[in-house]
Amino acid sequence: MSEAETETELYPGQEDELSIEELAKTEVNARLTPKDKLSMFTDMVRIRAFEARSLRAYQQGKMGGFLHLYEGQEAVAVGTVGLMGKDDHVITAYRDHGHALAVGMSMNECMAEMFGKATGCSKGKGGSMHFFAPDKNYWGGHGIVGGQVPLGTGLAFALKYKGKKGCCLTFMGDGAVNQGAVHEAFNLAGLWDLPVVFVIENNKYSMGTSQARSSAYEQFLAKRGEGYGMEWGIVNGNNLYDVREKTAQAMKKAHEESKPTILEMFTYRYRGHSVADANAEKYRDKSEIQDYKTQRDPITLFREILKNEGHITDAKAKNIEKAARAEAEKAFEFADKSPFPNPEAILEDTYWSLDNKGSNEEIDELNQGRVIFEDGGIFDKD
Ligand SMILES: Cc1ncc(C[n+]2csc(CCOP(=O)(O)OP(=O)(O)O)c2C)c(N)n1
Ligand SMILES: [Mg+2]
Repeated sequence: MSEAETETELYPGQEDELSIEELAKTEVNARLTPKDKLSMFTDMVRIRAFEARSLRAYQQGKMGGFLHLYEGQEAVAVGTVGLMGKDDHVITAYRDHGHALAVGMSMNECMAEMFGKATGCSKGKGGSMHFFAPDKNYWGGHGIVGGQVPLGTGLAFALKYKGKKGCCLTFMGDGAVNQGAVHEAFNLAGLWDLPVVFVIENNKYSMGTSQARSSAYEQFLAKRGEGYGMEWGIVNGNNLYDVREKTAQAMKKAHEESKPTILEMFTYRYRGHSVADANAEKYRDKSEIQDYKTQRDPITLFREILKNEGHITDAKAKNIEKAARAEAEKAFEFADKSPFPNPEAILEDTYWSLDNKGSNEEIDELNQGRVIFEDGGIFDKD
């Protein structure tokens, strides 16, 4: 059996439990106004346009380092993040552009970040993998595979500790679920009943390694939650309505019962793992990529849903796409014109700068060997 055939069999979620019409009638989807729906469609289109422009900018030599694109996975970020309330938080891995735009970060600050410019969301010091917006409860952007999962679990712990009715949407890839730290976090989430929604974005590959070659599992990766007493579910990650419905249920469980859930969302990335993986057809058939693009694309699917519901026409959809491309082009120009950070800025926003806050000798003397927090608390390093 060829790998491609095995892969097709491994893709569950092809048969949704509910039809599109039924999903549209669930509470969380039924409450959407036509304006809300168009706004979510627009956000998915904006993410795709941003990614396309980012890739060209990379090829033009405007940025260095890594660039992991999100094209094909848009319904996951837009469908989940759109459900966040005041006390909900989100954290993800290095494939972080979609979540960033979905929480409301601007294309300008995101593009500038990748150019290493001072106007970037992380002041040009993070790059593509480290977008952050604490004011929007967006905690990044993490390069160590699975590294964000204990952090997201910690955010959920803090919410519970402070008695807040929120949760943390904690994203990871299908490859990350094999990391030890992820299982330690799953264990604590299950043990302490933490309000966390773990989302496995299963795009079938970890770099060039297929799920079949990297993971031991019976049927679903999310089923591993059973070992930790956690509820789990599978989601058609290409269908925005399904993403919203299942995420809303899990968030409700977190908010009302302080219980964790693992959701496995089946999705697909059209591009290589990163720009370094330009030949993404080496480990998967061209026909597989084509199949996802033509048969299961999340944007096309949602556009058809909106057409059937009478909220959009082809002409209107084209205008939205055109506007998104223009916005991405403007972001490119903004980033290109922005200044690089001053050399002195290298010591700002570091643990060192926190440790050495004093501006005169007396304070410097006091600070020796200690961390001084913003609220005046002092913590002896020893
Ligand atoms: C601890 C650690 N090991 C290995 C790597 C190298 N690495 C970067 S991405 C990646 C694949 C992860 O795949 P997956 O979790 O499925 O996420 P995806 O890229 O598909 O979104 C690997 C092995 C790393 N960054 N960190
Ligand atoms: Mg993956």
